[in-house]
Amino acid sequence: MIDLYTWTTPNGRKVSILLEELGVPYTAHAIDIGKDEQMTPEFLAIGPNNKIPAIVDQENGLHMMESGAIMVYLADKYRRFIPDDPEGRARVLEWLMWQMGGFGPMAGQAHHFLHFNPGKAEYAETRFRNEVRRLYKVLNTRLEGREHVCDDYSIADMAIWPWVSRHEWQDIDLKDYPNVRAWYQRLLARDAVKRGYHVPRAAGDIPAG
Ligand SMILES: N[C@@H](CCC(=O)N[C@@H](CS)C(=O)NCC(=O)O)C(=O)O
Repeated sequence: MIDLYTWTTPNGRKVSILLEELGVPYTAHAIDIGKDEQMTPEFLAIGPNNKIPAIVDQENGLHMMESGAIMVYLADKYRRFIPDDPEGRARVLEWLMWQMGGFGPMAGQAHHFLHFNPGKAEYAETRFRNEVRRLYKVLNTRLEGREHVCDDYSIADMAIWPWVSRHEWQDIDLKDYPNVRAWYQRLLARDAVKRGYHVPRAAGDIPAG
């Protein structure tokens, strides 16, 4: 049994989507970051960086922060959504790192400056709008002629998708990135993705893309 400490945000949804895809038993615990619940000593004991998501694996007592590390752990544990062969595995990790190191952080900054605080910092708006557009272009190129980011559906897709689901906050029209749009909608058609989106609570309509 996995305990997942999470909120309705892209980084949280990466893990809830994976758990739904794995079909393993888990309990979701809501950590409302709008109420600073990630700052409590109880949460800190599990997630020492004050950020969701975090997990506890009740089978072995392991607790872990950082969505990318959690995804690799769960994929390895259940031997799904990450290839066994070194080349395939490295390729999935490459795109997972692309999300962790670039796409997620840049999109997150775009949310701050373009969605929550427009008109406050022209330089930041231009910087993050351009960087996010560049990253969508990279993803669009990668998805040319491909159904998934890597050869098979993997944790790389599940890590990137929740950030694309917030494209409106990033001033992105998916029609400008047709391969990304088609991929986004393919994943949206999956029941596990829809269920994972609404963890730890129902969060309104999922953008159709
Ligand atoms: N690198 C971390 C980032 C986690 C993160 O930024 N979580 C956000 C929600 S998406 C959070 O907990 N924010 C609360 C805060 O910044 O105080 C991961 O991928 O797990």
